[in-house]
Amino acid sequence: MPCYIHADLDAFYASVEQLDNPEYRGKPLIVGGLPSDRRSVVSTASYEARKFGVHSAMPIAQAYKLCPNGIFLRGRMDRYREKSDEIMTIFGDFSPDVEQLSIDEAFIDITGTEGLFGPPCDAAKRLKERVRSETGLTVSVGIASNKYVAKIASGMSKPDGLFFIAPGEEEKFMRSLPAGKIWGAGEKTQEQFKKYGLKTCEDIYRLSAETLVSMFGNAFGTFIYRAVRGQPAENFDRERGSRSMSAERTFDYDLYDEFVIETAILEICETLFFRLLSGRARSATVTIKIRYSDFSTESMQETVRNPILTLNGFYRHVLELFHKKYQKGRGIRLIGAGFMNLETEGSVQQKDLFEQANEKERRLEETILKINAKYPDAALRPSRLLNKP
Ligand code: TTP
Ligand code: MG
Repeated sequence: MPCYIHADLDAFYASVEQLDNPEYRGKPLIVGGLPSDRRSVVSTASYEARKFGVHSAMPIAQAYKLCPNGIFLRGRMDRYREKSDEIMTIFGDFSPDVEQLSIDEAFIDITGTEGLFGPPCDAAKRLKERVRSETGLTVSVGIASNKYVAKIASGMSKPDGLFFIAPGEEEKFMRSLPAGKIWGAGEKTQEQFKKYGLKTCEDIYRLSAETLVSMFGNAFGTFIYRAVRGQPAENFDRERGSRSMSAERTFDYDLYDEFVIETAILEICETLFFRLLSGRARSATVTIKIRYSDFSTESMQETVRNPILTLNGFYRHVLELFHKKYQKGRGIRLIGAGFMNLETEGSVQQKDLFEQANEKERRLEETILKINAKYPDAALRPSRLLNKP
């Protein structure tokens, strides 16, 4: 039986600030901007600030009205990325298969690790304890036989929780939830739920697949039909053995400048490529994701003829995809990139000519990436990284 942990840090940026500045602990804290920063939005708020109704993506000005005595900070992305790396490294000790979803969140495939860590709940407790003692932060976890249910379970357990959905209980769990808990249903869908009088997952459960398709269209109708049954949705649980790896960044401000955007893409590519090398894996399918300032999100994937063996090659393909998809002039909130259909070393075919030709470049990059991982301040860059596809 497959088993996944979904792990998500609690109030991540705010918790890092409270960790580094003990005087902020136990107080309402808002990261994203100072009260005078007119155009900023809230990145996150400590649980103390959430009591006042402050939440992510809310304008700072509104947060200030709700919580005038709160501590407002602009945030320190480098520090959050540093803590994120520490956490992801711990996750990596529990499974070779970690799918990072965002800066503070990942799926960890712990299928078949009982011999090492004991039953799933014991593994999850150990993971929580290691994160707490080694990074000083709390993480909430959900455990289930598929990623979708694990993700919802971790959200229900917050903060500092652990929620285990036993195999066979997925449907019962989903049917007990309000419709608002369906992950993947944005604001517009929630409005449609209301329009049709669908308040709970049980209300949705009672409708046939055909009815749901007629209400929400083919893709989404099928998706929620499966979601309320706690069945792995295709988007979230790809076939076992067909693995993927991705990373994304949410920005504190909307990005418009192409140079800044491309630099952010390069940073994401570096992180991912290092993880690809560390996992001794390779892939020929590149994915990108762009979220605009209005939160509309687009993604795209492309399979290239040969596996990607160099950071330069990866960056080039990601940039190419990005420029195909990007609607020039629109502000960007989030950028993501990834690999799909990963092959691991055992499954990798005999070295091909292409790989041999790239071997020198690959080794050089491998060395640079390793040095950078060990000494972040060195910030070495391969000199031949192309700026344009
Ligand atoms: P989340 O995991 O969504 O939120 P969180 O960790 O602050 O709180 P919790 O998980 O306990 O509900 O996002 C992780 C970090 O990403 C968050 O600390 C700040 C950043 N972020 C933004 O910058 N903008 C956003 O709109 C969101 C949702 C998150
Ligand atoms: Mg979080």
